Amino acid sequence: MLIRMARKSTPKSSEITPKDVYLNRRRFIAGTGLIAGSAALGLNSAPVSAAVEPPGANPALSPIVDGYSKVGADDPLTPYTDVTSYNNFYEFGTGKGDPVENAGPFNPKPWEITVDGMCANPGTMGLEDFLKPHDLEERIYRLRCVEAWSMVVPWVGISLADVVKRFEPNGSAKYVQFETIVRKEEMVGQRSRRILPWPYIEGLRLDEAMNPLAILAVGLYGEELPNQNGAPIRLMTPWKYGFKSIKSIVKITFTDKKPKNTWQVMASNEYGFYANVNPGVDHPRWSQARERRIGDFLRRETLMFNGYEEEVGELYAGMNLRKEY
Ligand SMILES: Nc1nc2c(c(=O)[nH]1)N[C@H]1C(S)=C(S)[C@@H](COP(=O)(O)O)O[C@H]1N2
Ligand SMILES: [Mo]
Repeated sequence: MLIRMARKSTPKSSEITPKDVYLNRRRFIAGTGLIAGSAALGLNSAPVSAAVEPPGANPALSPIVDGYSKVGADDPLTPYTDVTSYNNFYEFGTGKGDPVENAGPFNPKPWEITVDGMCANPGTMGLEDFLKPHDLEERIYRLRCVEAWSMVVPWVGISLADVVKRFEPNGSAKYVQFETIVRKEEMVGQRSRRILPWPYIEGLRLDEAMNPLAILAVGLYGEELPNQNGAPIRLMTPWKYGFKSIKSIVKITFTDKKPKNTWQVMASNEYGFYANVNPGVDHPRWSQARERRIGDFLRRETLMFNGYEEEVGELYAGMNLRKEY
């Protein structure tokens, strides 16, 4: 009886989100000639923080020039409402519903990003100038949280490799470090240092950052990123656990020192630097062999590198992935 009820209240996401309708919409936009580079981004829309806006309500991200989906037929899009109301963003609280509830007052406009460290072209610039040279692309990726739940999200973003090339890291740079904004007035979670040490920090090896799968996302479902999903710009590395995909980035630093990412600092026996999705290496407190796809009833097997082994496996050739987790 209870199981029947649970089934009823958790229908398959494919029944809720008509993926084809969404993709057809994108094709429709392509056909109308609205696809014209990334020029119009972020200039004409209010911040989106509500969980219930219908997909496609915001035209600001229409000019998508390219894009591809690295998901399978068994990966229907997670409904917009779930993507934007079931979140991890400890700056707004530790509950899954806290970000959507508390992120309303956060104002990501205007936004500045600083690029510094071991590179030829450091500087601080507004988000528009940061994005201007880059093409927006749509990327549909699986997102696998270290807590063993997952989603499928249609991101809009720019190639991180292109960003790295543009700022020209020098020969000594080995890593790129990312930092989230600190804004206690608007981010209630940051008023307590017992939640996490702020700012939230993440990092990638430079060759990981150069992998074509890595993007800086500025939107999802064809809209600007809602605050709770990391407005106005966040990392997305789909072969790694979700905590690597740092939100609301204000600083990008090229360095020769391996960044001390926040969750590694919090619990180094549980979270490492690489955080590659690996069903064969369990979290000390739970198995990583399976995951719950949001909207699904039954759990599914977790795939090595979250199913992106073909694209990223080479980056880790010869490494002991049990030790370098
Ligand atoms: N700054 C910051 N970035 C963050 C987090 C966070 O708490 N703070 N949570 C991470 C975790 S654990 C996950 S699973 C993803 C969740 O992204 P989503 O809420 O957009 O699905 O964001 C990641 N990025
Ligand atoms: Mo996560």
